[in-house]
Amino acid sequence: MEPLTRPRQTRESARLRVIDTWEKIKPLDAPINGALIDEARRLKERTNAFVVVHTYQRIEMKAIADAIGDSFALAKAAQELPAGKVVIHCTVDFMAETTKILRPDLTVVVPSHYGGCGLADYVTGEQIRAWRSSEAARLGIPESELPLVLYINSYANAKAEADVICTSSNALKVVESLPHSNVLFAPDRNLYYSIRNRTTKNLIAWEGSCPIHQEFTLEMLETALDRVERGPQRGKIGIMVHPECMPEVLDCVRGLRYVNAVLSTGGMITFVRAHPEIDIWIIGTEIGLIESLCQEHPSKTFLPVYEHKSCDASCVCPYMKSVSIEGVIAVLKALSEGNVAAIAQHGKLIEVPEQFIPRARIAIERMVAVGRGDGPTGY
Ligand code: CIZ
Repeated sequence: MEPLTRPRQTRESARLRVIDTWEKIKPLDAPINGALIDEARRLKERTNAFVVVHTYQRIEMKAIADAIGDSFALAKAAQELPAGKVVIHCTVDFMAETTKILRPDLTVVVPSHYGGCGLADYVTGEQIRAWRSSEAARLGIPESELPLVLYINSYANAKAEADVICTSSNALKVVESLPHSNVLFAPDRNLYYSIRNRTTKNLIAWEGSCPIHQEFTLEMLETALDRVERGPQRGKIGIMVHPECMPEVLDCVRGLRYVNAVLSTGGMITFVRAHPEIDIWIIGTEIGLIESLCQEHPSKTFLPVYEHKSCDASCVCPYMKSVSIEGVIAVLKALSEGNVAAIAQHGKLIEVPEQFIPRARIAIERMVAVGRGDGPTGY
């Protein structure tokens, strides 16, 4: 569990932790191994495991998934999981915690010991309590009149302070669902920026950002566009970036003459399907999503906003990529042998302290009830 009291994280400390974690992951250019995929599937049959995989994961992980999706889809899937399953959560710790909060009856394991999140590290429950108190005093309103919309990229102790959770698929819709005129929004300042002009509410933002998406610069975007415009391939161009990108990148994309959108990963998948006329897509998010799009639409071209050069590139979330098929197999083997110590050796058994579950659960259930806001036209 994340410590409740610690100094505020800075962009630099978040960046350095990302670089440190890159050292620990399996190389991204390791070939896909069909034998490992078969072995994982066989072991899955022999156990009561249910494999959940995030859209940012490696292709080989998606090949063994029982459910694939972004945080919104995975939260919804958690509500419907059959009882008695052991959930192998091929995501990061905060997403696995979300499943455990919704389904404390299930055993949830992340097959990695490095499943952190540089964005979730920006805020704790204790910091939120102090923030709400000082902002309410500044506005001269009771704290009960100042709800908190908390991005799902946060830990359980912070979620227990939230009135409602949001994901990148529905941040605006969740904010608009509240009757209040003043709303706290944490921890992603860029996600706040992406919606702040689309609501009449007074949004008060926390200072946090994703250490991966914050590395995409305007210059990288311009270079990518230039490469495509001057390149040999002719065709219609589209561009999509994630709302965790920096404000100048979001503004630039929204101002382009090309088909464009600022979307969650699930929203990007839907947006590409809704625009069959586009031949070349430029995309600003983690490379795993781009790999999935290449697989689904082999006749189209998908280019990352950045130059992709394996693990030293800024397009890789090392926390997500710390999960490997070898790690999943090790956990499944331990599970099939009933060896709890070996499960804990190869993965992290997710525990959420009892005191956080009731409020965090209500906040997540409200988010799911609001629904997605990123249909085929973006938002
Ligand atoms: O919502 C998620 O799963 C994240 C972290 C990004 C996205 O847009 O899918």
